[in-house]
Amino acid sequence: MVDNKMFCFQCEQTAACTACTGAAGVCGKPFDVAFAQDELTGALVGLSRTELAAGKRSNRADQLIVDGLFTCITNVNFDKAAVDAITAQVRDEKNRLAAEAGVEPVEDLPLGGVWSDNEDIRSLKSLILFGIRGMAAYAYHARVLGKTDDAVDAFFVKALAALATESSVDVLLPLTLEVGEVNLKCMALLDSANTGAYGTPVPTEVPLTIEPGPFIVVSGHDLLDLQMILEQTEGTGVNVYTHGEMLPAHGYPELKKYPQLKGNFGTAWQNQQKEFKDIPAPVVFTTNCLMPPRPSYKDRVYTTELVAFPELVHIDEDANGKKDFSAVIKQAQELGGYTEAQELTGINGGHKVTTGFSHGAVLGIADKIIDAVKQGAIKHFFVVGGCDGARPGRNYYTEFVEQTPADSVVLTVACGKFRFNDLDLGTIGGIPRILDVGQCNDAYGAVQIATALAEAFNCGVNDLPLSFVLSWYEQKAVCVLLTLLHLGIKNIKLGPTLPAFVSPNVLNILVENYGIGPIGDASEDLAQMLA
Ligand code: SF4
Ligand code: SF3
Repeated sequence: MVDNKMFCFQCEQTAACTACTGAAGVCGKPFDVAFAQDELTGALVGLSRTELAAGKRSNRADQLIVDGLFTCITNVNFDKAAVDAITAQVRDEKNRLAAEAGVEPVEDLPLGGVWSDNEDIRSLKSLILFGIRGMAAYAYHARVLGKTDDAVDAFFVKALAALATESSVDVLLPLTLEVGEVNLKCMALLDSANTGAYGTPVPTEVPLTIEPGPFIVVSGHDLLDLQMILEQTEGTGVNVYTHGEMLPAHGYPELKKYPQLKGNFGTAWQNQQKEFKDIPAPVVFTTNCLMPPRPSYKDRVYTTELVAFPELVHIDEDANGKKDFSAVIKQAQELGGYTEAQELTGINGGHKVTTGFSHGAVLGIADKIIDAVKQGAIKHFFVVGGCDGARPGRNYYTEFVEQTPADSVVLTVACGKFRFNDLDLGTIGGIPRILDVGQCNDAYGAVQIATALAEAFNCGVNDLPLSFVLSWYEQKAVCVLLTLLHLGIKNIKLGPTLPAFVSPNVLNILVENYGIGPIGDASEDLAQMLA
């Protein structure tokens, strides 16, 4: 590794399917931000090791670890100053904790050592680090709603410390699966935070048409931010549209009650530079996936939470955790929105999508589903979930879903669904053939549904007529995948490419133990799953 060149291979679009090593990553992350993120990660390791040496943690450190890990997820933070500010706070807290406990603060870890380690050790450490980065995003969203889990926070410390202290496959391999185990707890925590605050999602039809008049587009995963925007837009004449992973918000009773929450704007995250180009409205990014905004709409993009991009307005919370979105609302009113309704469509030409088939909603009609299986009306379930991205091979997921037989049901989570969620695949006995379970963290819900089906049929999940077809892009997909492996789910198809950070030996372990394999041809894969 050359000193003045970045090294990052944490996402699916990494350069040449190997690593981003130039002046900037494919995602637009400049090398100095990549360095700053490596430094922040090294500081988190130093803090974690100091906590272990001190024999105690602090709430401040727990929060900084979650913030620091989440900040390094792809398409979250492009602002070196913002990353450096967290690093400084991490070091301060490390020194404070060390002084309080009367121990020496442990040095930060230079991350370059991890990236240049033997490829199997590097691979396992990458799976652990990227997995906990993804998990931290879920812990963050739960935390802002007042929910934490000590086991989750303690695990971040253990896993971060292990990046410096462990170097054997025998230790790192089980730790990798433990990321999946703890992430299940973390997704359950977020599920209870979201449903506790906003109710159990209910099936909801979401229009893709944009009504005349001023509006705001809200992107990302954070429901609390959306709630604040909905509260503050009440009575202002400003409508609100979801974008990307915010789509499932429409299913939550305490969010859908706002009449100005009108529909969903646009398609998948990677189309934002095209779709936001002429938009007469502001856009708020609450999490990934933010792409570097084009000059044509840069003055209309706002960030909040850990999302940051130089020169964009960042909306911070006050001492009470409240955020003031009045500047966004004012700009929406000034821009005025469209004068006539815009009949936008999904990528397949559909005018509406549905969401809200949470585990609560699906288990509510479990009897109907079980009867349909017993009568042979439903013969197979597919979980087609995960991230979207720009790679052409991702058409596979559209082709796959289009070709699923009429007696099958597709459960979906995360933003990859924009490839097919506007398709009208009809219903089976009133049950839609595409069930949108929610955001990527709602993979928890998909697991609950699969487990309930297995219980109803008195078998294991792997014995069900159920196949997993996953797409990955960023690090949340890594922790979700590790959760599925921890649960013993076999024969997952993964694409569009396999992670660059999985070494041939580690891949062999995954293939031998779990039968995981790359996606191939949609119809051939489908035939194999139905055989
Ligand atoms: Fe490259 Fe992905 Fe890292 Fe961005 S996040 S620098 S695209 S590997
Ligand atoms: Fe999507 Fe960016 Fe991963 Fe929550 S929003 S799934 S890619």
